[in-house]
Amino acid sequence: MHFLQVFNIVTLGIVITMAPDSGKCEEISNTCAVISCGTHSHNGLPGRDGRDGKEGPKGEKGDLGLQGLRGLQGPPGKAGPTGPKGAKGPPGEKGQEGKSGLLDLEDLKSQFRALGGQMQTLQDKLEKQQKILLFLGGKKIGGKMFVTNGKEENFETAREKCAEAGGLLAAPRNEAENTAIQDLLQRDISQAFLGISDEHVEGLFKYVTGEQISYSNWNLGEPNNNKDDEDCVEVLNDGKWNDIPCSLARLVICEF
Ligand code: FUC
Ligand code: CA
Repeated sequence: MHFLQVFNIVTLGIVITMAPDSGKCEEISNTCAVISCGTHSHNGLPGRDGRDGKEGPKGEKGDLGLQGLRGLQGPPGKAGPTGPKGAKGPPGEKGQEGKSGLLDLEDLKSQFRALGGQMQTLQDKLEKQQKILLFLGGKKIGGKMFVTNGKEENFETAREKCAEAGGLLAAPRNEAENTAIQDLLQRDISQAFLGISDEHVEGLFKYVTGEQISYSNWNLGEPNNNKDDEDCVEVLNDGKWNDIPCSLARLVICEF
């Protein structure tokens, strides 16, 4: 027996032992590339390549891929909080030489003198105007000046005339003022309106400025609201007061 024959027999024994079913030669053809099945003992030609096996099981999950491309730029974000305060800047250049404190004081004194002069001028002019008013018949009492335009008007028109001139219809707050008004009455016009009425609440006399009267000098039996039509007040040439209809014409006396 040749050595090659012995090798083939040994090899065939190993293959038959390892094969699950030695009767099915096709199933072991992949393993037995140089052995042909059958009972022949001669060496055959090498067999054809076997068919592809079945698809294997799914492989394991691959490694993490490479990083993707950078995305497009997003919209601008919200403004951030205020930053910390910057460092103190360098000192500025030296300023011009200042004036001495003494010179400033002299300046102020000079300006005060100028203002004082202007105030004196205004005072002189005011006194001159007051002298003119007194010359024209005005009466000065306390801080008030009573003046008449010499005309007779109804209550509403009289009030308007005084307001237009920057004053009020005369309304005495005490006896001295009442006397000053009384002095403005004339021989031919001996009754004047006062800036007092009860046109809003009957019997409640108020100044045209809205306050309730604090002084009065009613004639005996007045105010009587005669014929239920007397809401305004006249002052007579003896200084006494009487309530009369507001529609009557009386001398206009204003206070400034
Ligand atoms: C008195 C006055 C009236 C009016 C009349 C003629 O009755 O009270 O206001 O003057 O006289
Ligand atoms: Ca009356």
